[in-house]
Amino acid sequence: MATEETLVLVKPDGVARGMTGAILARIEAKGYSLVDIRLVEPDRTTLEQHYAEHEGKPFYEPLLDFMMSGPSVAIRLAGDRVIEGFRSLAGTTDPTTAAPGTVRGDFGRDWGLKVQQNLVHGSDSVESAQRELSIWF
Ligand code: DAT
Ligand code: MG
Repeated sequence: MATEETLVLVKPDGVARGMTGAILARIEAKGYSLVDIRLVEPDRTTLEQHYAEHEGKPFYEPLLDFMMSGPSVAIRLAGDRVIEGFRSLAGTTDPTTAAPGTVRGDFGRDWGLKVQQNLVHGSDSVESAQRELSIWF
């Protein structure tokens, strides 16, 4: 068994819309364990570290602005294969086309070319999870 930890963020749109509880309910129903959880209001430096892989892309600055638009909830989540398991729960990046049954597919849509408003972040690999958890916790 591959017991892992991953970083989940309920992004500012998810918190502002009152979806945190619904998202946590899905995480808990799936059987993953909350190791740590806290409300965060990241500064730009923190977000530059978190999204370093996207620096220079057209959506980078709007993404950072969006992530500074209100509080997020950071979660240290544990479980067997939780990294890919949470990514599966979250759904694909674009909430308009994310599959129904996923967080992004059920709760998200395009609010005017704002793909970044897709409710959640989840680490995409063991290396990303370790790197990102050290930024937020
Ligand atoms: P994911 O969050 O599914 O891992 P990603 O790492 O490729 O997606 O991108 C990070 C975030 O950046 C993503 O959640 C939303 C935003 N984003 C990605 N591609 C985008 C695009 N083409 N236009 C606007 N925002 C985008
Ligand atoms: Mg990503």
